[in-house]
Amino acid sequence: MFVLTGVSSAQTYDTTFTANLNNDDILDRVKVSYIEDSTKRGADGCYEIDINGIKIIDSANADPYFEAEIHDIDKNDMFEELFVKVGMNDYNNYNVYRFDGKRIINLGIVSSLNEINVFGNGKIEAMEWMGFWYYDYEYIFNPSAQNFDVKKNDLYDVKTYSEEFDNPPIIVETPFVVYTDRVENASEKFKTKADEKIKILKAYIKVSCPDEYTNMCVWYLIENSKGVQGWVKLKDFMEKVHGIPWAG
Ligand SMILES: [Ca+2]
Ligand SMILES: [Ca+2]
Repeated sequence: MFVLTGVSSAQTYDTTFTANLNNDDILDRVKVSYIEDSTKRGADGCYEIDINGIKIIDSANADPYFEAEIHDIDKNDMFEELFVKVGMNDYNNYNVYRFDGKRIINLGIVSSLNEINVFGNGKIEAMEWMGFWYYDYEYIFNPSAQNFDVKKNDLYDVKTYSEEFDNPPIIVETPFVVYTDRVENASEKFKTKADEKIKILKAYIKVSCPDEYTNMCVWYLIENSKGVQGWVKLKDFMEKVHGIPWAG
């Protein structure tokens, strides 16, 4: 992988470099430009991807402060791919493109907390940030559809992002009900007690949350001070405890 910083002057916001993107012994001239929308202020423009004079316009994630990277998604095919990266608060979005010699193909968007890992086996490892913990998941390249399938688990162990910093315990302020199962209308398993120390063990992320931010409906497996476990949605306990190491 190599990286080129895409910011040059106040007006142009472009980067030009050469790379062989289709294994044909001919270096390809790659130019990525951010084009400002003069009718708007801020990051509302688009990218122009120009490879050997063949151009496409893409408005997804358009931001003047981008970086261009070349990664090889699959070492067993003839292509190397262009990733245009925009990072905000350590969370990165990548627009991914392939050049087949005649066309530039938009392969879609890959997102991750921190940097992605591209192993060259068709899989890209990414991380999702959940406010106080993260999980790993994969983008799997689909060569026939020329896009990515996202592979996530339904259930993850909750390891807090900064657990090496010895976070304070999570303490109940206002008692809340914990349920036997992670379904609507599950029966009550126990009710936490004020000043009780609890642990957050697992999260079930395969949820929909029609009226709110999806993460609010994620089910968490909680363990009380007696070692009894049950499920509760984030929105039903997050403001009733203190000590969750929220960040970002
Ligand atoms: Ca080439
Ligand atoms: Ca390849």
